[in-house]
Amino acid sequence: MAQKQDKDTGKEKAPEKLLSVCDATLHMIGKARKEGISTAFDRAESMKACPIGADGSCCKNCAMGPCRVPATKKGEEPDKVGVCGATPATIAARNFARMVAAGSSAHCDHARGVAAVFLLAAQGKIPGYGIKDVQKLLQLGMDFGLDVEKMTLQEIAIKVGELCAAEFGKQEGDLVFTRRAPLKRQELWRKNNLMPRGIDREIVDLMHRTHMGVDQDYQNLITQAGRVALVDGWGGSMIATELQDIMFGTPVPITGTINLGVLKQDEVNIIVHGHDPLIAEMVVVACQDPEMIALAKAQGAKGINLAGMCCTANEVLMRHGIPIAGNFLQQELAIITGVVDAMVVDVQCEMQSIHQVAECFHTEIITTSPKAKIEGATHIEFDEHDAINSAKKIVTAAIARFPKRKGKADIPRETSQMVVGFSHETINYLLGGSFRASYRPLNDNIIGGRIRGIAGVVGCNNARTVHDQSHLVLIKELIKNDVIVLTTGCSAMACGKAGLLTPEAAKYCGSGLAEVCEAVGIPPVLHMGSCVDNSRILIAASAVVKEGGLGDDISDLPAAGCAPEWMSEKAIAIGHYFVASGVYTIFGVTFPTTGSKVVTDYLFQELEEKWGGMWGFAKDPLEMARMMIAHIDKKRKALGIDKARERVLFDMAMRRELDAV
Ligand code: NFS
Repeated sequence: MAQKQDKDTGKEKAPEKLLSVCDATLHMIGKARKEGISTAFDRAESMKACPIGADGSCCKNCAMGPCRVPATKKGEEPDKVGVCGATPATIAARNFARMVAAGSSAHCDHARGVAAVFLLAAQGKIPGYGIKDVQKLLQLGMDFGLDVEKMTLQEIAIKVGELCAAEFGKQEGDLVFTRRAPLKRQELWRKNNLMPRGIDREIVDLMHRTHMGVDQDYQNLITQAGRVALVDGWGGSMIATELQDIMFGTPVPITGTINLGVLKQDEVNIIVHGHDPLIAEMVVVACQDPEMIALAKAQGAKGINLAGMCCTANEVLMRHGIPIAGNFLQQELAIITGVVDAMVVDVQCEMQSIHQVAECFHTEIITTSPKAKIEGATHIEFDEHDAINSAKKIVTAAIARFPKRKGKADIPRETSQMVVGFSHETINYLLGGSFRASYRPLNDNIIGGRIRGIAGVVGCNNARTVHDQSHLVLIKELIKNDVIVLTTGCSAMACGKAGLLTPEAAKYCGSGLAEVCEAVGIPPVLHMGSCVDNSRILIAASAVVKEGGLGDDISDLPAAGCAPEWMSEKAIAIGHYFVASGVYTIFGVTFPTTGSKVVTDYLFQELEEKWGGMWGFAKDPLEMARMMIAHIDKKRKALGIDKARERVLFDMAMRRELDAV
């Protein structure tokens, strides 16, 4: 019998259809409820978020607190201060800054691991990993100022590995990849104390400042948070993306399948979940090993079916076409199908509850990173020196679970097809052609008005808002208004499930964007990868500026960003590096500084004057779209290209009139 009441609050549970717009998800929530299995969807209902914490008005940075300084009247700056005298502005800014530090640390530590493996691979010390994209290796060598013509490939790779690793502990000098930004942006960073130095240095600096009794100037705190965010976007995330591309291949367009329907009843199902492709890449190889396949068959399975979850999924989808089982809020649901034999997790966005859910089934949760263990789960530590054998151990454990399946399997039927793998290099090539890769056609289409602007829509799912809905409503509204969308992370997966990552999605577009998509043969929503691959968007934006005709800084572009269903600290770090790179960036759900009007006004209004980019917040996806489009139009006007678009629209109206005659 389905439990209709919440066991903690006694209140009636919300009808399933209000929780997600994804049918496979609704189906599985129904099953979970029928079987009394707790999921994030129900827990979010039974435990309301703390409004004081959500607004950034709670300081727990010392043992005189926690001090709570909420506003007494809505929209006014609270008049309370903490025991030490910390103002609501200092408290909100400090909390926000620490979120940026934590989020950046996650991306940067991921990158540190990638750099370490890259260096070992370059030194020939670890079998299984190698160099796939020589062109990109040479590019990085040049970025680091190496005389690549006089060096062997191995020498370049070793030096690049060492120099990337050195970016973390660097004490002096700017982060090297900041030179990829437009010159005007670099000058602005220098002028505003934003130019990032070593990765670890900036993060430690911020943790120091936010300790009790140190930096108590909210603007100064937001600036250092900006510098930390930039070590993420133009440092850690960019290093991770670039080195992963060199080792595993830069993505090119490839078709893929998504949603829980990719799981198979008669095969061993393994899900790789998390963010780090170092492990998943090897699991991909192990699953294709004839010895492993034979082992699976010996257990009565037809084969081994590997699928991905969260950003690890994006990584292996883009490079190998491995199907995706789902995005963040589907991780528990995948297990509830009853056919997942092992869920292999690396780092980040892994709910602890997957272990609790797995206990109701035969599923083995396998942790692989010494940094991310789950109590009660099986830990098979991944050893990069013997990567393929580590991966085989994992696959063998999964196969051993296959005969232990219990209960009736219930796999939702839903799957969708998609085209993914739009790295910056690919977009460049697709638009410009093989002889003259270039962003020129994109710039010309923006200048000419067929494309109104560019939007980056990225980020998570959040159990406090309808799963996938805001992503889809927002993105459909943007493309309807001729705004081309670049997407990553769980947002990209929401799009994939809804069929927006296919050229046929041109049917949702305004006439200008539809025309461009049809001419080039691309979807109106371009899947650029995982969350660390948001660095690809920074590179693409810089390339558009360099191509000419759209101003001389990222902040001049008719562009905006959004994470409508964000939940992680990583998302805040990403948002802040886009803002510090000159992009107007809107977040949904809640905003973590709204307890202080002073800080919120600073982030939402005053920053634009200083940084060229600023934050925004809206709950309603149509309102988000309106804000983004208004910003895009403001930038078009400043560039003097607003008239071109009016002409395009006029032409269309005229054409329609002619058609009617
Ligand atoms: Ni990004 Fe990817 Fe998804 Fe959010 Fe988590 S998986 S790194 S943080 S939830 S998009």
